[in-house]
Amino acid sequence: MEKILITGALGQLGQEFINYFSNKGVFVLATDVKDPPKDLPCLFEFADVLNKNRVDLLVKKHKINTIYHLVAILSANGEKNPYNSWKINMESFQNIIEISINNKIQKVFWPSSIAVFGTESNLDLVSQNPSMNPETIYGVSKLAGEKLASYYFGKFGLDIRSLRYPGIISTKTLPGGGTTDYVIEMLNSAKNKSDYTCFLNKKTRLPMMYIDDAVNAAIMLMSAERKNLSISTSYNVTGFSVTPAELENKIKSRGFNIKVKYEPDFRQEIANSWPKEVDDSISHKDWGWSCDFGFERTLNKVLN
Ligand code: AKB
Repeated sequence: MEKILITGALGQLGQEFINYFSNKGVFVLATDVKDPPKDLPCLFEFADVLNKNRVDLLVKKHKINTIYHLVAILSANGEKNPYNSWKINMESFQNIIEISINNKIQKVFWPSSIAVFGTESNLDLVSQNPSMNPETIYGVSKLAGEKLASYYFGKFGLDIRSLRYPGIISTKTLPGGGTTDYVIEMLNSAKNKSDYTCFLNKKTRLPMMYIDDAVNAAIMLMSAERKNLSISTSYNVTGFSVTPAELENKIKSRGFNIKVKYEPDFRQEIANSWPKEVDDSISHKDWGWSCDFGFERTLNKVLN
C-alpha cells in the first residue's frame, strides 16, 4: 500500500495531489512551511525540507514509501534571489534523495520545467534532448536536478520520475512567482470584471497545461513500469500553446468584457528563452501519455 509524503504540499500542484490521493483513500502526509487550511483532507506536519533530520524522522514515523517532492522557487521569484533559490530548489532535493536512499523509498516524483531549455534549443518546437542552456536560476536548478535524478537512478537504483511541466492552469489553487502565471491572472481578472496589465507582450507563445492533465500525467508516469521508461532525467509533456493576445481574444469571445494592457517587464526575457511548443512524443510512446484538455476545454473549465 502506498504511503505518500508530499513536500511543498500547499502549493499549486500539492493541494491537487492531496485531493486526488485523499479521494482515493491513500494515506498522505502533507508538509509545508506555512499553516494549512482547516479543511485539508490529510495529515499535515510543519516541516522545512532543508531540515533533513526532521523530514527523515517523519518518513520513519509514518512509514512513508513514496515521495512527491514539490518544494520550489519558480522562475520569476528565483531571479530576485538566485542564491536562495538554488539553496531551496537543490538542497531540498539532495535531502530528499538522501532520505529516500536511506529509507528505501520506492518512488520519488519531482517536477522539472520547460525552463530547462534555452535559446540554444529549437524553441519553436523543443524535442526531448536538444542542447540546453537554461537562462534562469530556476532553469539551471531544474536541469541540475534532472541530472541528479538520472545519476541516482543509475548509481543507486533510486526510482525518481519527473516531468518537464509547462505553465499549469488552475483556479482553485494558485501558482506564485512564475512566468506563465499571467494566464491565471488574466482569467481571474475576466471573472472578477477587473482590468488586467499583462507582464508579457501579446505575441509571446508559451506551452500550458490544465491542472487535471498535470496531475494525471504524474499519476500515469508514477504508475508506469520502470522498464518502459527510456528517459531517466525528465519527460517533455504539454497541453497546448497560447499567446496573451489569443487568450484575451478568446476570453472576449466568451462574453467577458476585459480590458488588457501590455507592459512587459523582466519576465519577458525569461519567456523569450522558453519554448513555444513542446514535442512530447516520447512520453506518448513510453508511458501512453496524451492530454485531455486543449485550449477550449481548459477555458470551459476555468470560465464556466
Ligand atoms: C514558471 O513560470 O516558473 C513555472 C514553470 C513553467 O515552470 N510555471
